[in-house]
Amino acid sequence: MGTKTSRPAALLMSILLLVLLAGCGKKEAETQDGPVIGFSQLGSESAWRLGNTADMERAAREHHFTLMLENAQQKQANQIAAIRSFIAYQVDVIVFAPIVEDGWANVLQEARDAGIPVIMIDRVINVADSSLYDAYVGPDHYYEGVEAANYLLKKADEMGKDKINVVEISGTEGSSPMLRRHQGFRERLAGDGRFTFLETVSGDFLRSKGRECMKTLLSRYGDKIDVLYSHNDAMTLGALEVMEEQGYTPGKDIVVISVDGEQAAIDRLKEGAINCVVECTPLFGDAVMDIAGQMAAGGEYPRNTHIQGACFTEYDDLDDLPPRGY
Ligand code: GZL
Repeated sequence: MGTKTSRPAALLMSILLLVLLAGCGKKEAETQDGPVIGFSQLGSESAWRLGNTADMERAAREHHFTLMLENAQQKQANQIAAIRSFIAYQVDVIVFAPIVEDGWANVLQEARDAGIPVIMIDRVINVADSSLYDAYVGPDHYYEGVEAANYLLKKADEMGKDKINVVEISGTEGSSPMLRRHQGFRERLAGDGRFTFLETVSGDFLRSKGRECMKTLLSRYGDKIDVLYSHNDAMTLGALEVMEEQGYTPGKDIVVISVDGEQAAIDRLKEGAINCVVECTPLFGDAVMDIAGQMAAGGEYPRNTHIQGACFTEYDDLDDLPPRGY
């Protein structure tokens, strides 16, 4: 029988082995698959988010990049820790989708001190020094709010009412889509005396909270509600469930305006349960990986890449709309 290794020695050997493997991983990754991309994804809260993650993984594979994906489960602290681990690992490029606008300056300064370029995707941040990130790829959330309002202005003319009560279910507090979809919507409707904004409640982009919010709004305002503006399809789908449970016909008793364009919402739009879906596609992985490849190779790349979406409404013929992919 071989000699037994003492416990401390075995522990030391396993730690050494782990360090060696980790080192090889990085070298191996560089030789095998081009640049190593550290990606901090904010969570898995909606079909939009799952679609975005899947598309980023697809694009990294097709670019032969190594993608280190960290899912923050909706916690900014987890995103900051993930970015610090990417710095320690010395990835070639850091990509992050910031859950909220504030609180990023310190960790982005650490990335800059480490000489690692940063691509911000999907949402934006509030920093005094915008050079703390090197490129942005994502939608224009303010414009999505304006598009939602443009639809409502057209619908209001058809409704022929001089008083239209609006309720709003908003996304994650302090996130750029929540702030800017609200702002764009309100500013576009400002000055039009027909609209009364009864209440805005936060649904955190979650279907379950969309249900809770709609229950609260119906208990407070009941059939006084003419219009629901919801910041994403997940919350809208939850709200529709509650409307139908309480005997309302969504799309008729209550005009429903949503944002994202996930398949389930487009299906309900075709049925007439939703009146307008402002598209915000999550499928921009190729644009991100093209920029990451340029960064790793020391090439040129655009600082801002805005992904433009469509606006699907009850007035459109959607029979030929291809599958949404999220
Ligand atoms: C929008 C994105 C939002 C989606 C939601 O760019 O940040 O987060 O609208 C998702 O579905 O949760």
